[in-house]
Amino acid sequence: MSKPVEPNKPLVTHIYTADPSAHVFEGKIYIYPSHDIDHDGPSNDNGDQYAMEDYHVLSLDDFDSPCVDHGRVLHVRDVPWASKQMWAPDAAYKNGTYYLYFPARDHDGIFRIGVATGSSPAGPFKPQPHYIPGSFSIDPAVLVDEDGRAYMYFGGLWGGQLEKWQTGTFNPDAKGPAPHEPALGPRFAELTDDMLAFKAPPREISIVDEDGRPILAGDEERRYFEGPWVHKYNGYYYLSYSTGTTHSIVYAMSKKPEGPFVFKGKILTPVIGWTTHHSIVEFRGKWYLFYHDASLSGGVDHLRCVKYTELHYNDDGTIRTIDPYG
Ligand code: FUB
Repeated sequence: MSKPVEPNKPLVTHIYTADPSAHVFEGKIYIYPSHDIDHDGPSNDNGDQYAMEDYHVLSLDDFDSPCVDHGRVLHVRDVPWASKQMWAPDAAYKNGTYYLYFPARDHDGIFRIGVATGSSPAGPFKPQPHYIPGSFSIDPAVLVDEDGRAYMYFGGLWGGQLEKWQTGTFNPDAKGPAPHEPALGPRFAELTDDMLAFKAPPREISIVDEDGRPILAGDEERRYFEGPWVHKYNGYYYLSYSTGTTHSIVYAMSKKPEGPFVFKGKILTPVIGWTTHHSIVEFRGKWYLFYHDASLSGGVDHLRCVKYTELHYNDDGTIRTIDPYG
């Protein structure tokens, strides 16, 4: 019988996993990670080293139980529009169906976001034949709000191609804003009632400082890079994300799902490896951060492992910074 997973230890060690999106479904914690694989290909700012081909689903009955791997739930060869690089996924539940949202490159090498459906949170999932019309870039995160409306947040710089969509169409030569210009924000779109399409074209989310000034592209300690996650606590929407080049998970708050979000601070200090990616979930009255690092492979950044730790709020609703090795 395997042992319960300890905080700040890999959830599983028989496969490499990353980008954990955790949800409570049917009274258990389900984790939807990327499935990292080893390969001989190049490593570069384009993200070619993240060559994932499929998804597994993990679950925990509770934090005293071992982590269960439910096996492969979707492979890139089963997705007609996708060619490679099954990056950070997320999942959602509505009206009796589970939805797995995932980015991948299409047959032109452009990242798009697809959706697959299933009747169990553990999969398997059947992909839609086409990517979500109007979708682009990476790292979908879906919030089903208390009123039943569902929102997708997405987007990532560099390999995630967000810079290339500033005009609304794909420009392979486009560069990001200059350091003194507002940083690019994640994108936001409400989902249709069937959860398979956007109600309207995605809009950019604005992240501002306490004085309402946009966070600038040169402010790499605070500007958006990739990996958005939105959760609700005490009536506020918390948008958390990776700062990429400075390797932190930070957050901003808003009273509205579409923002603007006011920058607040740091949730997670840098982990072993280049990337950092997380999710936040409430389970039985406590809050947890799921995250990854590259400790299982001795620091090889495309061979990562997902972990969890408890997350604490201060009385004013701000989040206490976590040092996973502290
Ligand atoms: O896992 C591939 C990419 O690395 C993800 O999409 C990013 O968020 C980063 O973790």
